[in-house]
Amino acid sequence: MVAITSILSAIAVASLAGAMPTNNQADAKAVAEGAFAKAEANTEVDFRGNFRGNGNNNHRRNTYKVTAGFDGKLIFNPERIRADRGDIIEVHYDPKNHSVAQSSFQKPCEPLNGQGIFSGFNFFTLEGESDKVFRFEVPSEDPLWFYCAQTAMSHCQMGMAFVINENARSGNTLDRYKKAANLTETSISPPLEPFGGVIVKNRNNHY
Ligand SMILES: *[C@@H]1O[C@H](CO)[C@@H](O)[C@H](O)[C@H]1NC(C)=O
Ligand SMILES: *[C@@H]1O[C@H](CO)[C@@H](O)[C@H](O)[C@H]1NC(C)=O
Ligand SMILES: [Cu+2]
Repeated sequence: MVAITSILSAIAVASLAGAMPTNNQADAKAVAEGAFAKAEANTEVDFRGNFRGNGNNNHRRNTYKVTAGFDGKLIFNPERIRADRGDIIEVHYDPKNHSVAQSSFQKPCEPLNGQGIFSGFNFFTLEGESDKVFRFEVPSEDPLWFYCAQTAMSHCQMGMAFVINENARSGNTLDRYKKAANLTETSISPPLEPFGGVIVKNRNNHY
């Protein structure tokens, strides 16, 4: 909407100045097109589940795989990831019924207020990896905290959590997050629809 508005106003400026030499009109059009291209480059996810420009084009995007329920345990693996803004996290699901939700450090096992990511419970499997994965883009290089919102068997309270870009010097460590999680009564799940990422077919790629 912003992009369209700026195109329209650039065109309006160009046509109001009726006496404007043609090359200035061309400039105005180029500016308008530039605005559009920029707006498009900021799009994070398209409908095929591909991630696009985030304004950080200086490095090749990496994809990091995290497994939920690895080896039949109530854990994510790995539990600590170092990632740049714009990198992709791909969550693979082992048995049985896990999810990934984002929380703050201060409030483990409960969702960020309408923000962050949630995969939903769409990956139930009794054996082997789910045929679907959840992909999301790392939005910043601040520490980001995640938990499994499954209340049956208290997954979060049992330590099913992981962190992206833990800053141990700040004192906000995964160990402290897990201790605080263990003291919560139960987990809060976002409404069951996923957000903040996309569910795509599990291609079982190696990264
Ligand atoms: C998985 O867990 C969620 C949340 O507890 C629940 O709503 C859903 O029915 C479960 N799915 C299956 C297949 O058991
Ligand atoms: C806290 O963790 C211990 C295992 O370390 C577990 O036995 C206990 O049930 C956990 N508390 C809750 C509320 O799940
Ligand atoms: Cu779980």
